[in-house]
This record gives sequence, C-alpha cells and structure tokens, in this order.
Amino acid sequence: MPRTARKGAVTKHTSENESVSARIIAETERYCAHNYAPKPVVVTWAEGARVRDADGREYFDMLSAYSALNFGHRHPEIVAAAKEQLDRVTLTSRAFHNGLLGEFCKALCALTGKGMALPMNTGAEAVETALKTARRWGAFVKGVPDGRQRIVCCAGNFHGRTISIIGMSTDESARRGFAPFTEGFDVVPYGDVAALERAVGPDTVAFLFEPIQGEAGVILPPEGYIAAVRELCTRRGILMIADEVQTGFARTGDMFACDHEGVVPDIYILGKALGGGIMPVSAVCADEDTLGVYEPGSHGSTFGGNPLACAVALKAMEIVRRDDYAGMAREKGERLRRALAAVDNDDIVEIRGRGLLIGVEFKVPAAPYVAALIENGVLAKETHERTIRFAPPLNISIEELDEAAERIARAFAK
Ligand code: IF1
Repeated sequence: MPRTARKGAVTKHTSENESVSARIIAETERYCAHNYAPKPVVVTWAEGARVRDADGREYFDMLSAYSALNFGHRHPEIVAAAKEQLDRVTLTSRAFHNGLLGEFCKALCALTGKGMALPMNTGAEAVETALKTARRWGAFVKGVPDGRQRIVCCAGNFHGRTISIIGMSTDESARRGFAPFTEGFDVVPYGDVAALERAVGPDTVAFLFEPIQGEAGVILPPEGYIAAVRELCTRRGILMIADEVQTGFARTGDMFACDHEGVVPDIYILGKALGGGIMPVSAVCADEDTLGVYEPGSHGSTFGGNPLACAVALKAMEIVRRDDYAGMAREKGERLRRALAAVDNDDIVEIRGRGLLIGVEFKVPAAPYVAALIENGVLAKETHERTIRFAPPLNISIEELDEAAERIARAFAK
C-alpha cells in the first residue's frame, strides 16, 4: 500500500522570527509518528488559560487538552500538591499499599455517591476496565453464560483508541486496518431509547454511552434521554455505564453530565480532568455489587493508583467542589454562547453545548476558521471537519473569557 501523503503538513512559517517553532516542528515531524496533524503552534509555556509558543506569542487555550485542563494550566495548588508528593514517594505499584490510595478512592466515592473505585491511568484504560467489569458482572451476577455477554453502545461514540474500544466505533478512520475486532457489541443510534429497548436481549449486560458526545461534535441527546436510559437499564437488568471522561468534573455545568437529569449511572468512567492537568489519572466508580466482581490478580495496572496520581487527584477533587467549578462552567458557558451567537457569519449552522463544552458547527470545512483563530491568539481545533469545539479552563477569568470572545468574533468575521 503506497504511503499516502499526510494531510495537514506543516505550513511554511512566513517570517524569520518563527524559525524556532519551525525547527521544533520539523524535528517532531521527522521523529514522531504521524498519528496526529497538530496545528502549527509549539506550546512551550502555559499558565491558567494562557499558553505561549516557542516564538513568544501568547494565546488563550480554548481546547484545554480536550477537557483535561478544567483547572487551567499548572493550577498552583495542584502543582504544589504534586511537588510535595514528589519529595515523598511517587510509585509503589499495587504490590504494596501506599498512603493515599484509600483516601483517593474514598474521595471518589464521596464525589460520585458510589461505594467503590478502581484506579487506572488513561480514559481508555478506564473504559476497558468498565467493559471488563460489565462482562464479569454479567457472568457472575446476572448469570449470562460466560462468552455470550453483549454490550450496547452508540453510533458516533468515542471512548478511546484500544482495539476493543475502536471495535465499537462507527468512524471508519478509527477502524481501518486494525481488524479483527472484539466481539460482543451492538450499536444503536445515539439519543434513541426505542432503539435501545429493541437492542437489549437476554445476554445484554450493559449500555455504554457519553452523556454528551464530544468527539462526534458536542452532540446533546434529547432532553429526558438520560433519565429514560436509567429507567430502561433498571427495568431490563443491565448496567448503565456513563463515560464521563470528557464531560465530568464540572465541564458541562454539573459535577457530572448525568446530573443534568438527576441520573446516577451504575458505573461512572472518569479521566482527563481527574488528573488536574498534571498527569493521567482515571477511575471506574461503582457500588460493591458491581466492582466486587474482582478478586486479586483479575485486573491491574503498574501505575494505577500511584501516590503521585492520588495526591494530584485528591487536590483536584477538593478544588472542583470548594470553588464551585460547576457554577463557573454554567455562568461562563452562557456568557460565551451569548457572545458566539452575536457573531454575524452565515457559515455558522449551529452553536450547541452545555456549560463550557461548546461546539460551533459550520456549513463549510472549519480548518480555515481555526487558522484564523490561531492568528488571533486563540487555540482551538475542529472535530469531524466542520465543528469547532470551545472548552476553555473552567477557571478562566471573566475578563479573559470576554477578550477570547472578542478575538473569536474577529476571527469569525467574514
Ligand atoms: C485522541 C477525541 C475528545 C473521550 C471519552 C474516553 C476517552 C476520550 C469521552 C479516552 C478521549 C481524547 C482522545 C484524543 C482526543 C480526545 C477526543 F477527539 F479523540 F474524541 F476529547 F473528544 N472517553 N478523548 O473523549 O481517554 O485514553 O485519551 O485518556 O485520541 O485523539 P484517553
């Protein structure tokens, strides 16, 4: 198969003083696999909602590392917690106890209302852990013959990049060349409860969904969908698994996006912002009748629950509540959506989202608008070609948010 030319090759930098960025980009392009086409910005410093590139230009970060930076870059209290822990112990593996894992899991249980937590590192690892939990629960608790467990998921889903997870994907670009895939998944249209009702059978053990589909383009389900899913999963005896990796930790204006409809899923999948913007921390939270399916040696991770991750996440969980990040996301999300709605550009088809997870859909490819945003000092990225996601740190100041909105309006002016 001839190597296809890589899309989005680095654009030639125009002026001399950009040679630092160009040199760094060229080195990255030469030695790093091309599994991304990054925008031509080399971030070398960041604080709060601001980042600077290798040539000293400053931008507002309106992507927040895909919602892992709810607390902004280098939140001082979270950095301090990390530094303190660095001088004690950073890694033990789970072959031994460490001084923070119990406290970390207890705090997660307090935050989610669940009885237990299982610590992992990346979102994908937490999703895989939730899938394994559901399959075991199906075999050991529900009584589905082992090997026949089925899990329902949604068209347009994004849950990570492992082979089992992309096996659920309906995005050909995430699947091409990676077959064969893991069996046991059924796909239903997102937001369609009747389709879910039809898809659930005697061997179905769980339904996995995103309360708002991020990567699909900030797609909100119909009002009442989450509550209807809750009722259906309870009635049909299957686990309701909410992937809150991107929507969790106050991003959508509630602690979790399921809270918008007052729903508690059987399993929460958490990640991204749980790491406070410092390091990967993820977890699966559920009650003991679900997470109790594990016995020693049945699942694990070298770094899962390490003391440095626990220290950082404990501080993040303290701050997200103490400083009412959900309230901030609601207030600033409304402010930003109002500013975006005032932009006069008939290329804009729809502005949607909740809290500070906002998508602006265009009728044309959005990449040129992203380039204009970058020229105006705003970092963002399009998803699925025509939707630009705006997800700034939740603690961005009102002044910074208003300045960012003005820059966005300038970039979007036709
Ligand atoms: C990429 C997307 C966002 C996620 C949800 C699990 C994971 C993610 C709902 C896995 C991760 C990231 C991955 C990153 C880009 C980004 C992304 F565009 F890919 F889909 F945010 F929308 N569940 N999303 O959004 O977590 O293993 O990455 O820690 O892979 O390109 P992870």
